[in-house]
Amino acid sequence: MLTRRQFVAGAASVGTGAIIGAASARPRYTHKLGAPVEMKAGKTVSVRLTAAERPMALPCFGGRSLPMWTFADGEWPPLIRLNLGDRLEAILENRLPRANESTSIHWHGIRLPNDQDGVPYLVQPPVQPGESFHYSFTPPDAGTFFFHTHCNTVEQLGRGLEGVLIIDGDTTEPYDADMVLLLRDWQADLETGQFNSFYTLRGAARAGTYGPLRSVNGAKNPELPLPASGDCRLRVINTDPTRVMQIGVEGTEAAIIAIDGLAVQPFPLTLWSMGPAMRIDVVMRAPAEGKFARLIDKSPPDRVELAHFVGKGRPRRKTAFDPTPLRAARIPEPNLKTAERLSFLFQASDAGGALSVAYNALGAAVGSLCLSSKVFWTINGQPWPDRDHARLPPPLAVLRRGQSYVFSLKNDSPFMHPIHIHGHTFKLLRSNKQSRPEHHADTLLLLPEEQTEVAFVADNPGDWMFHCHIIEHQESGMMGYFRVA
Ligand SMILES: [Cu+2]
Repeated sequence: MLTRRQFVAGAASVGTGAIIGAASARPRYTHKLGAPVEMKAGKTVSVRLTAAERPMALPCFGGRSLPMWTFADGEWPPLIRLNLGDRLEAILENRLPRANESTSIHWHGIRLPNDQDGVPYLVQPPVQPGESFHYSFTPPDAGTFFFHTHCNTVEQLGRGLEGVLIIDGDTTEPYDADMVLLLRDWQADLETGQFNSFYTLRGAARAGTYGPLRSVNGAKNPELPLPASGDCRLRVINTDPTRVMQIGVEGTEAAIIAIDGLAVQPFPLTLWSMGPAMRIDVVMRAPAEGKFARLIDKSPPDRVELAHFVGKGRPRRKTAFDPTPLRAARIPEPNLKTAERLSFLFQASDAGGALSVAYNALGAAVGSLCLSSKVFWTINGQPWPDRDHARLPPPLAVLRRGQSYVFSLKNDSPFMHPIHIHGHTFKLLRSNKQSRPEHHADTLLLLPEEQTEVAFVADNPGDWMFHCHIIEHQESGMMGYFRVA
């Protein structure tokens, strides 16, 4: 692990003009994180989210209208914006067009009371068609979050049932722009105007099924105007059900200022691996008037341009790039001396391992094999018993409220798994494969065969999901929960 101190000590002291082309030299930023803001009671924000089928022609659908499932008329993705301290009152109404298509909302990354967490059966009854559910909570952290359903997620999220949740109050100085960039694919067939199958056996047993249609805010490689030479905040959110991206910016300087919504000491964005549900907040120096910069995904084998930015208007800043940091988050600090240690092993089940090998050897011919089990993944040898949540297994662990824990997370498989914790946020301690600055995360990407240690205080009572956010993995077994009592 590289601490901030080591990082600064190792950084060459050079002007930003010398950085370009010097792979080993990194810019040195001078501003320190702002003091955390005291939360004061704010206003109440009321929203109504009606889950329904709404045929929409997003720009990336090339003129086709697809039978999307969304939360709001004429708007995708919906955006809920609060100030830190505000209370959210959200009525979810289920008007989905299929009998028994129950739903719920999980507020991803929000450290909220357990009964607001949106996991059916575990913490609330599933919301059946014609029914509604009232969510009410005050988010404790400012930053970039999102929400999505937690029922039949592979299809409901696949069709678009999601939204962005921004909690303001983390800035120390205003940025020159503040933009959401929601990245995801669509399992769309533009010939027929229908969605493809959201769940495939091959995808579930391997790296997941990638959608053929990439998008940023529903558009293919959109052109996004920004104030020329301004320091612009980009809230990059990967809500894809499957795809792991390697995000970078070309043509200008950029720094990561928050991970999974929570402030980090700014550090240069070179490439950052983003699995499903992961977020980064970036400050980017916008290009000069009429010039371009690019948001790219450099995952092998392709370099894909996701969006491009063009500078507009008079130049906003002339000084060297030295990004303004956010205010520090208020996450309880785990006590590593007294922490209890627990190990979690993420593995293929016997059926999943066999199927993955069979796909390697036989390719598509596997589809004709008779499968005795559709459980492909386990946590500590224990699979989630069904694709819905109705049959609850015992918890993976029972944690003592207020106690610090170190979790050892080991990926014993050749595929990546973004592991998501509900109701808490991890502090990353170390990894045997990746070197990253100190940060918190609610969704941590485990590379193949990676072993990571994370710590947190189990301060939020209740039953909390702990699962892979590649939804086909989640829905074929890689899901469990722990109890804080
Ligand atoms: Cu996974």
